[in-house]
Amino acid sequence: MSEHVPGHDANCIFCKIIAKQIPSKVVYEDEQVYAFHDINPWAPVHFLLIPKVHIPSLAQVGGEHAALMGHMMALVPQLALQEGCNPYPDGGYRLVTNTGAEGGQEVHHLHFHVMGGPRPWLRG
Ligand code: IU
Repeated sequence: MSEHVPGHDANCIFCKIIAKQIPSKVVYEDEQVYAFHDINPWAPVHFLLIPKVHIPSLAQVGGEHAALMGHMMALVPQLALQEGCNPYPDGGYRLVTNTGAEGGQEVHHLHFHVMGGPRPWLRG
């Protein structure tokens, strides 16, 4: 069943995933954020952490989003371990936010890639 989410952009695929109009493999959900497995993983662990409010990219993030960004950053280490990343410092993970065309962004809803697990897997 789909859910109404404030700040939803009807044309955005990640907004549709948040609203459960498109299925995804959930990692975590609360009132502010949603996390799900990347459909095309680059690493043994690869999930995306996204705000429920539609923010197109990091370029649109401002001071009004400070609490939301802090919440998301604090979730990264918790969810990375939950999803099977090995502990710091011998394990760890990579956090990536592609921003704009030259940053390699394909989906224009802010998302943090969290990638980890035994190497080799890193691109670049
Ligand atoms: P990018 O940072 O915008 O380039 O990455 C978008 C990611 O979203 C990419 O890794 C896709 O595999 C992933 N993704 C997804 O998990 N599910 C989808 O329905 C779509 C893209 I579209």
